[in-house]
Amino acid sequence: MLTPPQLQYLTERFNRRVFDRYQIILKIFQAHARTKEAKLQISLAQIPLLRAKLNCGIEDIDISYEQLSEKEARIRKSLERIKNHRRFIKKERVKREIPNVAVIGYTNAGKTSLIKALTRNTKLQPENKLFATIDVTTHPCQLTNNINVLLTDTVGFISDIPTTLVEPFSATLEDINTADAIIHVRDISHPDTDYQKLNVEKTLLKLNVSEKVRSNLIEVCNKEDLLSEDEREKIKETQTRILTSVSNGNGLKCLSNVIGKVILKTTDRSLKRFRLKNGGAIYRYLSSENLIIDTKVDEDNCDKLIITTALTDRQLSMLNSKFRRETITK
Ligand SMILES: Nc1nc2c(ncn2[C@@H]2O[C@H](COP(=O)(O)OP(=O)(O)OP(=O)(O)O)[C@@H](O)[C@H]2O)c(=O)[nH]1
Ligand SMILES: [Mg+2]
Repeated sequence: MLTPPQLQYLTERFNRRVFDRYQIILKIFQAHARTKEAKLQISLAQIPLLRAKLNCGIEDIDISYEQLSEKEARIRKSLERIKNHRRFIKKERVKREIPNVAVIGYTNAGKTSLIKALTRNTKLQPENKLFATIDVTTHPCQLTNNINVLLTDTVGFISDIPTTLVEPFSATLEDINTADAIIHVRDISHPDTDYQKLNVEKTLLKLNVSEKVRSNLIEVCNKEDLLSEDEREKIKETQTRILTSVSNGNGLKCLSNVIGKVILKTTDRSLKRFRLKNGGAIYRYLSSENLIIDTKVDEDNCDKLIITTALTDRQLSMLNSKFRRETITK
């Protein structure tokens, strides 16, 4: 980040407009921002630049200290309102107990592409450019084990992200801290992939993401299609490190399974099987609440169904209190 006098000096020296890294990032953000929240966040991130100019006596801006402070207060207030709305929606979501998975990672790693592939949402637009995603969005997804989750697409990380830029975006990144699991998408073919991974981990610490959330992290080594045979063999897959390619679909099924397993663990859900009357009250209740993840006809009695559910303790006791226990045969 250059100081205003440094920028002024370089501009005169080169006879060209000069931008430092911070301004370049802001300019890209500005070009990609769509929602009101993203635009407000960018305006907030511009305040330190304007203040530095005022401090250095650079006279190419027509705003006073007081006006700048008023502007900052206004932006913060509007952002707070949006944040509260986001929290309200989140509360509703928690009430309905849909697990949330935050998809994070370096810019251009393939986060949006991965969400598009897992949700089959054709409206999502992955792009080959830095900071393609500026707005945090959430997308419903049914995993291979039929568990329903919400996948949250986040703003891409970059090395040495200035703190003044982290702060305006921290509200959107709050979603990470409340997530039931995190998917860290990496571009494994990138020459700096290890450095990028370290950076993402450092940023998670900077954002005060709790140890509990960080320990539920699934590492996705994406773009494996761009690796040579030798390079691919060197990458050790583990239960929480999966090699994928969104381009050719490799590893996606396995990833979906792993997400399902992590979610069962982190949300204290357990798989339970019931034998229920086809079309009966319990069956109707479970399907209307979207709680059934597998249905099979009972081979011994074709009036009955074998239902698999993934219920939290609360959902289970709710079910038991709603219906007489004896009607539910495990
Ligand atoms: N070869 C290859 N390209 C991929 C793969 N996955 C994504 N891409 C490409 O990588 C580029 C970036 O993808 P995005 O999904 O927009 O990346 P992102 O992580 O969402 O990036 P930001 O929104 O900027 O943070 C796009 O051109 C994708 O088509 C993959 O598995 N293999
Ligand atoms: Mg994206």
